[in-house]
Amino acid sequence: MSTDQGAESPSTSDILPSSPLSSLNEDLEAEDTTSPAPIGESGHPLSLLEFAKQIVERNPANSSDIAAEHLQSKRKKSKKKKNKKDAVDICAGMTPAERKAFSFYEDIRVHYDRNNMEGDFKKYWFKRYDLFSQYDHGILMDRESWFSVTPEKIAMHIAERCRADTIIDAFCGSGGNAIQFAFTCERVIAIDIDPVKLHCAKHNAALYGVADRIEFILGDFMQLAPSLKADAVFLSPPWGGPSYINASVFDLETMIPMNGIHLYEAARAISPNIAYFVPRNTDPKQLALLAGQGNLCEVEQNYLQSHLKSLTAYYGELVDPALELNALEDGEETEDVEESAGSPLAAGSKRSIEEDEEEEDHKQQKTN
Ligand code: MGP
Ligand code: SAH
Repeated sequence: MSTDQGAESPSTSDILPSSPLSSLNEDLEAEDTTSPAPIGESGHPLSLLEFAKQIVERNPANSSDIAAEHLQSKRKKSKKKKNKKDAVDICAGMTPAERKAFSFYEDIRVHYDRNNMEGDFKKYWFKRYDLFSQYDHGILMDRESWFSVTPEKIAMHIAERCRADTIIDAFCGSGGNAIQFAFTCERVIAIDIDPVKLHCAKHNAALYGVADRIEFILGDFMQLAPSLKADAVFLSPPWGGPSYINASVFDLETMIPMNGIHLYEAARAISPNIAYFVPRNTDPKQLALLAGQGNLCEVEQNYLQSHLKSLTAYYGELVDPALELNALEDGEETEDVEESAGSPLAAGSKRSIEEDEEEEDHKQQKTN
């Protein structure tokens, strides 16, 4: 039996009823490019009106133009300020010692604000609400998590597809997927080899109000796998860092630090119902081959704001039943694919586009 709590994020008050939130207007301060207030003859700053009046008195010919220009630029800037979203610093009310205790776990930074994001890394700061909509409530992520967490809308979609009694999130990281599984599955077993990630994941799950639905295990999935039981397994292993994209085709077999084929086999021994989150440059044929003779594989493209982020391959009962029917009815096409793939696959080559009505910017293009 699956629970149906809906994938909607809880409201602010649901998440942190007594959190010491305080708005710092950090973004506004950093972006404030307004010129300094004009100084009058007395040496005191002038109000805008006084400044405009002085200009009129000194230079009646062009004064109105200058004053109007100044007023206009001032208005433009204040409008820009109003439109900008306030940044919130969860640590604002904390003492320096509390801030340190919150932001670090065993000397590793796990909470970032815009001042800690340097160089190329800064681009991730602007994506923070894509990763966790509740970022401002004190989400914890270590450096690796910033580039490997599954964006929340994609994680929600995958969780919707993977409704099960018990699901294993074999590489839970800071909890991007595990939190969303907790909304759609009865029980989540979240594993990670890194204690820093587990610390973040537990904290983040508590922020989303789902910590009690997740069992966190510190360990190596490959070693734990033979002793695990579940109805579905979700795999989102490390892909060897952001440089994965430099290969024209990402090869699961040479995936670092583990062989992606062996990983699939370890998961397959637990359950045939697998969702495999892989780089967008993975060859769909390699994913289809994993299904084995006579079995279907569905490869889905995960878009966020029209940008292809990743692929998710579904196996077993996680394959969309409509696609399964199509494949059965369309024997001729299946044969063609069997030949072209050079292997007895039941996976077809048809493509269909499915729009998620609730998430307009979250399109899935599927290959069955
Ligand atoms: P990306 O290509 O590094 O980022 O990862 P992006 O934002 O598409 O980069 P851009 O410069 O093209 O804009 C895309 C998505 O893949 C990320 O949002 C993560 O969800 C996921 N991802 C990236 N990496 C490096 C990993 C990884 O190592 N493991 C897992 N499981 N997911 C990853
Ligand atoms: N899906 C996660 C991100 C996963 S990134 C999210 O949305 O937050 C991959 C994770 O795999 C990293 O956190 C890394 O610590 C973990 N990992 C690496 N090797 C592992 C292993 N052998 N067993 C379990 N976890 C491992």
